[in-house]
Order: sequence, then structure tokens, then C-alpha cells
Amino acid sequence: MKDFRLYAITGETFHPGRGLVEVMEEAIQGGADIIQLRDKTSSREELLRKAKELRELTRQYNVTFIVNDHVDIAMEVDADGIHLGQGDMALSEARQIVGDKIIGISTHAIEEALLAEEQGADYIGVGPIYATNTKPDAVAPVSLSYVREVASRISIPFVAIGGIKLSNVDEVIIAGATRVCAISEIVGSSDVAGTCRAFIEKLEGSK
Ligand code: 3NM
Repeated sequence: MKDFRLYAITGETFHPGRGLVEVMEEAIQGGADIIQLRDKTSSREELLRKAKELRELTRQYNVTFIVNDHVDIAMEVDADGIHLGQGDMALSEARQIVGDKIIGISTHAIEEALLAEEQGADYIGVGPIYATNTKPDAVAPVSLSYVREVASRISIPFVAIGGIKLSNVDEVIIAGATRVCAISEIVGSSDVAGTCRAFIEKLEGSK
């Protein structure tokens, strides 16, 4: 897969009164290089409409587009890939459906990370690093030691997620993350592009 640094996930509850495409376009303009559609409440019809809009946007900017959970919608809009949690469809089953599209897997412990890598995930999520209200069913924070462990033992790309803010991302980077993901800090910002640029600067500065 095309490499990435800043992974932005949709979170419409954080930007009432502002459109989904408008906010995600700002994130892309600020340097986000993966956009994921994550939406646990919309109907299938609504989701499909949003996925089509974001597919068009990400094509315009040549940015990777991932759909969370809904493999069928990812296929229908020709997304670049899907993201699955631990309780979702098995990786092997998903691989049969999506072929060589990107498969990302959420992991919360090194055993899950090693298994995802062995089973052919293209990247893994590593989190939640900090407590977050964005995902009500998130497990307890995994702490920076999990980032260090993944950085030393996993070869596929990994992205740190969960409660990551501009104010704490430095320590995540020091622990070994070269890619980060945020929802509330990015889409809830009054300056979405500026927040993304600030994340990118920190990630670049760490090289
Ligand atoms: N997945 P915020 S944490 C969607 O640990 C998601 O796998 C997580 O939102 C995981 O940046 C999380 O607002 C929520 O904390 C991230």
C-alpha cells in the first residue's frame, strides 16, 4: 500500500453544522493521506451515499480511502480498502472478498498484532493509546509500551490511535510511531487543515 503519515477518520458528531465532505477535504488539504469513513449510526443507504462522496473526494486528491466495517460498501464504491475490528469479519474471509485491496486491523495487544501480520493484514491500528470518548466500547488504554513493542516486533505499517492530540503526540512519536490517527482532534478542530499541518510537522520533525 501507499505509505502514509496522518490517518483521518470521520466523526460527524464533532462538527455539527459543517458538511462531511467539506471537513474531510480540509483534512486532506492539511496533509491527511488516508481518509476512513467510520459511521456506526447511519442507514446503509446513507452510508453508501457518504462513501460515494468521499470516494470522489479522495480520487480528486489521490488520497487513500478506507471504509470501516462495511466490506460490501467498500466494494460497491471501489474504496482502496477496509478496516476491521477484532470482533468483525475474519481477515481470511475479508481477503477472499476484497482481493488485493488494503485490509487494516485494529489491535490492542501484541498477540493480536502478530496474528494480524501473520494473516496478511496490510497495516494495523495500535490503540487506544490514551482514554477516548470517541469509541465508547474501546478497551482500556494500551499505553506507550505497546507502541514500543509493536515498533520493535512488527514489520507491516502500524498507526497509533486513541486520544491522540497535538499536545501528546510527541511522546507517541518518541515511542516509535511514524503514523498517527485522530478523530476528535482533527475533525473537531476549528482549523482542521491547520491541525493536520501541525501533526505532519511533528511527524516530519521526528525523522
Ligand atoms: N479505534 P479519537 S480508538 C476508532 O483503539 C478508534 O482501536 C480505536 O478517536 C482503537 O482520536 C478510536 O477522538 C477512537 O480519540 C479514536
